[in-house]
Amino acid sequence: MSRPLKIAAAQLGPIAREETRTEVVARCLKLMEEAHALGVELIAFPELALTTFFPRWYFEDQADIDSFFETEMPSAETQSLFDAAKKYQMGFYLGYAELVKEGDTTRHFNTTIIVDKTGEIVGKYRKVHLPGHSEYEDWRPFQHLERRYFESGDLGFQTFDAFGGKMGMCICNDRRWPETYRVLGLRDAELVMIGYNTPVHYPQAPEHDHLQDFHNELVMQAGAYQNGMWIVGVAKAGKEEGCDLIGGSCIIDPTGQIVAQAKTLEDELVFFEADLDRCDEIRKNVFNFQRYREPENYTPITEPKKS
Ligand code: CDT
Repeated sequence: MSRPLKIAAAQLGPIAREETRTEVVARCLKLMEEAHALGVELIAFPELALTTFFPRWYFEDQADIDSFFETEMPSAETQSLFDAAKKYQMGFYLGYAELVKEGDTTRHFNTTIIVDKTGEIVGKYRKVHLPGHSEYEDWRPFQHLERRYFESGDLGFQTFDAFGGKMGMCICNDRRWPETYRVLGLRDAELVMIGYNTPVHYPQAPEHDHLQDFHNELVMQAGAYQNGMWIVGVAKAGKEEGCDLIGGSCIIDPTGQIVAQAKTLEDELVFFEADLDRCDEIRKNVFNFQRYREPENYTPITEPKKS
Protein backbone atom coordinates (compact mmCIF):
# COMPACT_ATOMS: atom_id res chain seq x y z
CA MET A 1 0.00 0.00 0.00
CA SER A 2 1.14 3.52 -0.57
CA ARG A 3 -0.42 6.97 -0.27
CA PRO A 4 1.83 9.30 -2.24
CA LEU A 5 1.63 13.05 -1.66
CA LYS A 6 3.84 15.56 -3.44
CA ILE A 7 4.83 18.15 -0.87
CA ALA A 8 7.05 21.23 -0.84
CA ALA A 9 8.53 23.67 1.62
CA ALA A 10 8.47 27.17 0.13
CA GLN A 11 11.31 28.86 1.96
CA LEU A 12 11.22 32.66 1.82
CA GLY A 13 14.29 34.84 1.95
CA PRO A 14 14.20 38.04 3.98
CA ILE A 15 11.14 40.30 3.83
CA ALA A 16 11.93 44.00 4.25
CA ARG A 17 9.81 46.12 6.58
CA GLU A 18 8.76 48.26 3.65
CA GLU A 19 7.77 45.30 1.46
CA THR A 20 4.02 45.23 0.79
CA ARG A 21 1.74 42.20 1.18
CA THR A 22 1.23 42.31 -2.59
CA GLU A 23 4.97 42.06 -3.21
CA VAL A 24 5.35 39.14 -0.80
CA VAL A 25 2.34 37.34 -2.27
CA ALA A 26 3.91 37.72 -5.73
CA ARG A 27 7.01 35.90 -4.41
CA CYS A 28 4.78 33.14 -2.99
CA LEU A 29 2.91 32.83 -6.29
CA LYS A 30 6.21 32.39 -8.12
CA LEU A 31 7.08 29.49 -5.80
CA MET A 32 3.62 28.00 -6.35
CA GLU A 33 4.12 28.20 -10.11
CA GLU A 34 7.48 26.44 -9.76
CA ALA A 35 5.88 23.84 -7.50
CA HIS A 36 3.07 23.25 -9.99
CA ALA A 37 5.64 22.26 -12.61
CA LEU A 38 6.72 19.49 -10.19
CA GLY A 39 3.14 18.37 -9.55
CA VAL A 40 3.13 19.58 -5.94
CA GLU A 41 -0.17 19.00 -4.12
CA LEU A 42 0.65 20.74 -0.82
CA ILE A 43 3.06 23.63 -0.28
CA ALA A 44 4.07 25.13 3.07
CA PHE A 45 5.06 28.77 3.60
CA PRO A 46 6.81 30.09 6.75
CA GLU A 47 5.57 31.60 10.01
CA LEU A 48 4.31 35.20 9.61
CA ALA A 49 4.90 34.80 5.90
CA LEU A 50 3.25 38.00 4.72
CA THR A 51 5.43 40.55 6.51
CA THR A 52 8.82 41.07 8.05
CA PHE A 53 9.26 39.44 11.49
CA PHE A 54 7.94 42.50 13.34
CA PRO A 55 8.34 41.24 16.98
CA ARG A 56 12.00 42.29 16.66
CA TRP A 57 10.86 45.88 17.24
CA TYR A 58 9.19 47.60 20.17
CA PHE A 59 6.17 49.62 19.06
CA GLU A 60 4.19 51.79 21.44
CA ASP A 61 1.40 52.71 19.08
CA GLN A 62 -1.13 49.87 18.70
CA ALA A 63 -1.89 51.06 15.16
CA ASP A 64 1.75 50.37 14.19
CA ILE A 65 1.49 46.86 15.62
CA ASP A 66 -1.88 46.18 14.01
CA SER A 67 -0.54 47.18 10.59
CA PHE A 68 1.26 43.80 10.52
CA PHE A 69 -1.96 41.85 11.23
CA GLU A 70 -4.60 40.42 8.90
CA THR A 71 -8.20 41.19 9.76
CA GLU A 72 -9.55 38.83 7.12
CA MET A 73 -8.34 35.75 5.28
CA PRO A 74 -8.46 35.74 2.36
CA SER A 75 -8.08 39.48 1.93
CA ALA A 76 -7.78 41.57 -1.22
CA GLU A 77 -3.99 41.08 -1.07
CA THR A 78 -4.03 37.31 -0.35
CA GLN A 79 -6.96 36.23 -2.55
CA SER A 80 -4.57 35.39 -5.39
CA LEU A 81 -2.98 32.63 -3.26
CA PHE A 82 -6.40 31.03 -2.86
CA ASP A 83 -7.07 31.43 -6.60
CA ALA A 84 -3.73 29.79 -7.37
CA ALA A 85 -4.58 26.89 -5.04
CA LYS A 86 -7.71 26.26 -7.08
CA LYS A 87 -6.00 26.77 -10.42
CA TYR A 88 -3.08 24.47 -9.61
CA GLN A 89 -5.10 22.06 -7.42
CA MET A 90 -2.45 22.70 -4.78
CA GLY A 91 -3.21 23.22 -1.10
CA PHE A 92 -1.08 25.37 1.17
CA TYR A 93 -0.05 26.11 4.76
CA LEU A 94 0.40 29.81 5.44
CA GLY A 95 1.48 31.63 8.59
CA TYR A 96 0.23 35.14 9.33
CA ALA A 97 -0.56 37.50 12.20
CA GLU A 98 -4.28 37.28 12.90
CA LEU A 99 -6.39 40.06 14.45
CA VAL A 100 -9.85 38.96 15.57
CA LYS A 101 -12.61 41.19 16.90
CA GLU A 102 -14.88 39.49 19.45
CA GLY A 103 -17.47 42.02 20.61
CA ASP A 104 -15.50 44.81 22.31
CA THR A 105 -12.36 42.69 22.54
CA THR A 106 -9.56 42.59 20.00
CA ARG A 107 -7.39 39.49 20.04
CA HIS A 108 -4.03 38.88 18.36
CA PHE A 109 -2.67 35.48 17.42
CA ASN A 110 0.31 34.05 15.55
CA THR A 111 -1.70 31.82 13.23
CA THR A 112 -1.42 29.30 10.40
CA ILE A 113 -4.06 27.83 8.15
CA ILE A 114 -4.34 24.88 5.82
CA VAL A 115 -6.08 25.61 2.54
CA ASP A 116 -7.17 22.66 0.41
CA LYS A 117 -6.96 22.15 -3.36
CA THR A 118 -10.28 23.92 -3.89
CA GLY A 119 -9.06 27.07 -2.15
CA GLU A 120 -11.08 26.49 1.07
CA ILE A 121 -9.62 26.95 4.55
CA VAL A 122 -9.86 23.50 6.17
CA GLY A 123 -7.74 23.99 9.28
CA LYS A 124 -6.48 26.68 11.60
CA TYR A 125 -3.87 26.70 14.36
CA ARG A 126 -2.81 29.49 16.73
CA LYS A 127 0.72 29.33 18.16
CA VAL A 128 0.75 27.99 21.70
CA HIS A 129 4.41 28.30 22.79
CA LEU A 130 5.19 32.01 22.51
CA PRO A 131 8.90 32.69 23.00
CA GLY A 132 10.68 35.89 23.96
CA HIS A 133 9.48 38.58 26.35
CA SER A 134 6.73 41.15 26.81
CA GLU A 135 8.58 44.34 27.84
CA TYR A 136 11.26 46.35 26.08
CA GLU A 137 14.72 45.06 27.07
CA ASP A 138 17.44 47.52 26.16
CA TRP A 139 20.35 45.07 26.52
CA ARG A 140 19.19 43.07 23.51
CA PRO A 141 20.56 43.77 20.03
CA PHE A 142 17.01 43.17 18.78
CA GLN A 143 13.75 42.49 20.58
CA HIS A 144 11.67 39.29 20.52
CA LEU A 145 8.29 40.64 21.63
CA GLU A 146 5.99 37.78 20.69
CA ARG A 147 4.77 37.67 24.30
CA ARG A 148 3.73 41.31 24.00
CA TYR A 149 2.04 41.22 20.62
CA PHE A 150 0.28 37.84 20.69
CA GLU A 151 -1.75 35.83 23.13
CA SER A 152 -1.18 32.09 23.41
CA GLY A 153 -3.29 30.10 20.97
CA ASP A 154 -6.69 28.85 22.06
CA LEU A 155 -7.30 26.11 19.51
CA GLY A 156 -4.99 23.39 20.81
CA PHE A 157 -3.11 21.00 18.53
CA GLN A 158 -5.81 19.66 16.25
CA THR A 159 -5.50 17.42 13.21
CA PHE A 160 -7.37 17.85 9.95
CA ASP A 161 -8.50 15.36 7.32
CA ALA A 162 -7.10 16.63 4.04
CA PHE A 163 -4.86 15.55 1.16
CA GLY A 164 -5.74 11.90 1.77
CA GLY A 165 -4.34 11.91 5.31
CA LYS A 166 -4.28 13.58 8.73
CA MET A 167 -2.59 16.95 8.71
CA GLY A 168 -1.15 18.78 11.72
CA MET A 169 0.34 22.22 12.22
CA CYS A 170 2.48 24.07 14.67
CA ILE A 171 4.64 27.19 14.54
CA CYS A 172 8.32 27.84 15.15
CA ASN A 173 9.01 27.66 18.90
CA ASP A 174 6.35 24.92 19.21
CA ARG A 175 8.78 22.62 17.38
CA ARG A 176 11.20 22.64 20.31
CA TRP A 177 8.58 21.09 22.63
CA PRO A 178 8.12 17.30 22.47
CA GLU A 179 4.56 17.67 23.75
CA THR A 180 3.59 19.39 20.49
CA TYR A 181 4.44 16.38 18.36
CA ARG A 182 3.11 13.85 20.86
CA VAL A 183 -0.30 15.50 21.10
CA LEU A 184 -0.46 15.70 17.30
CA GLY A 185 0.74 12.09 17.11
CA LEU A 186 -1.92 10.94 19.55
CA ARG A 187 -4.39 12.61 17.21
CA ASP A 188 -2.95 10.55 14.36
CA ALA A 189 -1.14 13.33 12.50
CA GLU A 190 0.71 11.89 9.52
CA LEU A 191 2.22 15.12 8.24
CA VAL A 192 3.01 18.16 10.38
CA MET A 193 3.90 21.51 8.84
CA ILE A 194 6.06 23.94 10.80
CA GLY A 195 6.90 27.47 9.69
CA TYR A 196 9.66 29.33 11.53
CA ASN A 197 11.64 32.58 11.93
CA THR A 198 14.72 31.68 13.96
CA PRO A 199 17.47 34.23 14.55
CA VAL A 200 21.02 32.88 14.43
CA HIS A 201 21.83 34.99 17.49
CA TYR A 202 20.26 33.89 20.77
CA PRO A 203 20.90 36.83 23.12
CA GLN A 204 20.34 34.92 26.40
CA ALA A 205 22.98 32.31 25.50
CA PRO A 206 25.14 33.54 22.60
CA GLU A 207 27.46 30.58 23.15
CA HIS A 208 24.67 28.52 21.51
CA ASP A 209 24.53 30.60 18.32
CA HIS A 210 26.55 28.05 16.37
CA LEU A 211 24.03 25.35 17.39
CA GLN A 212 20.93 26.97 15.87
CA ASP A 213 20.83 24.83 12.73
CA PHE A 214 21.68 21.71 14.75
CA HIS A 215 18.86 22.35 17.23
CA ASN A 216 16.44 23.05 14.39
CA GLU A 217 17.15 19.68 12.81
CA LEU A 218 17.46 17.85 16.14
CA VAL A 219 13.98 18.71 17.38
CA MET A 220 12.18 18.16 14.09
CA GLN A 221 13.95 14.88 13.32
CA ALA A 222 13.25 13.62 16.85
CA GLY A 223 9.60 14.70 16.56
CA ALA A 224 9.23 12.88 13.25
CA TYR A 225 10.81 9.64 14.47
CA GLN A 226 9.29 9.49 17.95
CA ASN A 227 5.82 9.94 16.51
CA GLY A 228 6.18 8.31 13.09
CA MET A 229 5.15 11.36 11.09
CA TRP A 230 6.33 13.35 8.09
CA ILE A 231 7.49 16.87 8.89
CA VAL A 232 7.86 19.89 6.65
CA GLY A 233 9.95 22.59 8.32
CA VAL A 234 9.97 25.88 6.44
CA ALA A 235 12.05 28.93 7.22
CA LYS A 236 12.00 32.61 6.64
CA ALA A 237 15.72 32.85 6.06
CA GLY A 238 18.60 35.23 5.52
CA LYS A 239 19.49 38.73 6.72
CA GLU A 240 16.19 40.44 7.42
CA GLU A 241 16.42 44.07 8.53
CA GLY A 242 19.91 43.41 9.92
CA CYS A 243 18.92 40.22 11.75
CA ASP A 244 20.29 36.88 10.48
CA LEU A 245 17.68 34.13 10.32
CA ILE A 246 18.58 30.47 9.84
CA GLY A 247 17.35 28.62 6.74
CA GLY A 248 17.58 24.84 6.58
CA SER A 249 14.00 24.28 5.42
CA CYS A 250 13.57 20.55 5.08
CA ILE A 251 11.33 17.56 4.65
CA ILE A 252 11.78 14.75 7.18
CA ASP A 253 10.47 11.22 6.83
CA PRO A 254 8.85 9.22 9.66
CA THR A 255 12.14 7.50 10.49
CA GLY A 256 13.61 10.93 11.27
CA GLN A 257 15.77 11.26 8.18
CA ILE A 258 16.00 14.52 6.25
CA VAL A 259 15.07 13.62 2.68
CA ALA A 260 15.25 17.10 1.09
CA GLN A 261 16.72 20.38 2.30
CA ALA A 262 17.20 23.98 1.17
CA LYS A 263 20.63 25.01 -0.01
CA THR A 264 20.22 28.80 0.14
CA LEU A 265 18.94 31.51 2.45
CA GLU A 266 16.65 32.85 -0.28
CA ASP A 267 13.27 32.06 -1.80
CA GLU A 268 13.68 28.36 -2.59
CA LEU A 269 11.46 25.37 -3.14
CA VAL A 270 12.24 22.09 -1.37
CA PHE A 271 10.37 19.17 -2.91
CA PHE A 272 9.69 15.53 -2.04
CA GLU A 273 7.15 12.88 -2.91
CA ALA A 274 6.09 11.54 0.49
CA ASP A 275 4.25 8.31 1.16
CA LEU A 276 1.88 8.83 4.09
CA ASP A 277 1.63 5.06 4.59
CA ARG A 278 5.27 5.08 5.72
CA CYS A 279 4.10 6.38 9.13
CA ASP A 280 3.17 2.76 9.87
CA GLU A 281 6.85 1.74 9.77
CA ILE A 282 7.16 3.50 13.13
CA ARG A 283 3.60 3.60 14.46
CA LYS A 284 3.03 -0.12 14.09
CA ASN A 285 6.41 -0.94 15.57
CA VAL A 286 8.70 0.87 18.02
CA PHE A 287 6.24 3.71 18.69
CA ASN A 288 3.02 1.72 18.68
CA PHE A 289 1.29 4.06 21.13
CA GLN A 290 -1.54 1.71 22.00
CA ARG A 291 0.80 -1.12 22.82
CA TYR A 292 3.78 0.56 24.42
CA ARG A 293 2.85 3.93 25.94
CA GLU A 294 2.67 4.05 29.74
CA PRO A 295 0.65 7.21 30.40
CA GLU A 296 0.08 6.53 34.09
CA ASN A 297 3.78 7.35 34.50
CA TYR A 298 3.51 10.61 32.61
CA THR A 299 1.20 12.57 34.92
CA PRO A 300 3.63 15.48 35.67
CA ILE A 301 3.39 16.43 32.00
CA THR A 302 -0.23 17.49 32.32
CA GLU A 303 -0.15 18.86 35.87
CA PRO A 304 -0.50 22.66 36.09
CA LYS A 305 2.77 24.63 36.25
CA LYS A 306 4.12 25.25 39.77
CA SER A 307 3.51 28.86 40.78
N1 CDT B 1 9.57 32.73 15.97
C1 CDT B 1 10.06 31.97 16.96
O1 CDT B 1 9.32 31.30 17.68
N2 CDT B 1 11.39 31.98 17.14
C2 CDT B 1 12.08 31.33 18.21
C3 CDT B 1 13.33 32.06 18.48
C4 CDT B 1 14.05 31.58 19.66
S1 CDT B 1 13.39 32.11 21.16
C5 CDT B 1 13.68 33.79 21.24
C6 CDT B 1 12.38 29.88 17.89
O2 CDT B 1 12.07 29.01 18.72
O3 CDT B 1 13.00 29.59 16.87
